Amino acid sequence: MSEGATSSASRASSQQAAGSKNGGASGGGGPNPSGGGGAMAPLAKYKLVFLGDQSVGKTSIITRFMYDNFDRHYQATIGIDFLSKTMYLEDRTVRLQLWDTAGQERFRSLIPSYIRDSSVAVVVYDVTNRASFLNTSKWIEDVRAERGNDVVVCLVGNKTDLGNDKRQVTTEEGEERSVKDGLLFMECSAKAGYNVKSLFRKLATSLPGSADAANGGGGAGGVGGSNLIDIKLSQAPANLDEVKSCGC
Ligand SMILES: Nc1nc2c(ncn2[C@@H]2O[C@H](COP(=O)(O)OP(=O)(O)OP(=O)(O)O)[C@@H](O)[C@H]2O)c(=O)[nH]1
Ligand SMILES: [Mg+2]
Repeated sequence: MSEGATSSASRASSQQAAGSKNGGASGGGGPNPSGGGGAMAPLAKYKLVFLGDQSVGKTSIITRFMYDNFDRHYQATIGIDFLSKTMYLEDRTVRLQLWDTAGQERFRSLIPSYIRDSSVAVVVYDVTNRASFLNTSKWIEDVRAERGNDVVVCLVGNKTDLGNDKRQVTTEEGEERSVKDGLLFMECSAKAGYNVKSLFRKLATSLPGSADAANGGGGAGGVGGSNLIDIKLSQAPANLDEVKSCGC
């Protein structure tokens, strides 16, 4: 049994990325590294767009997932960043195309076209910033306006490491909101590495075409259907508290 465990990443400027946009999930060329006598399997590509107010931690979550590191110095995203990661799963290979949008208001007009092309929208707020939680309504409205219900939306409360005294949004509020609006939900900390892998595992199992999605695990309609996805990343979670705190 393969525990497909490698990943690769690339980064492009927003301009390069904009030039390479195409549909939400699509087949593409690429060898299947899990063997099988050299058979070529189509490489399913999925676009995930990260949305949310300025400084909630979108880039940090992606950086933790891609490179397993964290930068405490804030560098605002300018426009849109594009990163991609190939994940070799139990039974298939998927390429995740991650669109990291800027939370600053001045870039707002760029975002709808990226939402339109995505099969997953990850709406992030900062659990220590109530306004960022309230503003998720606005981001979710934008997603619904572009994609209706044909999209998986995941609400993510970041910065749990800052502790309960700094918290302005309880876990229950996040959960209630997600149940009411039919969203996936996860709290995480990009800084501590808490629940970041679990978040991407949850997203992967909700992708159109995965068994969980076909069984109603995600918001977007299933395309095709396949066996259960089991993601195991190669990078060791150095000194992270991922294991003790997995919420999924
Ligand atoms: N304590 C703590 N700080 C975090 C966490 N995630 C991000 N930060 C910090 O919050 C600040 C903003 O993080 P970014 O990832 O740049 O936020 P962003 O949402 O990408 O911001 P924009 O690109 O402006 O939209 C940085 O100083 C990060 O170091 C976290 O989980 N815990
Ligand atoms: Mg950013």
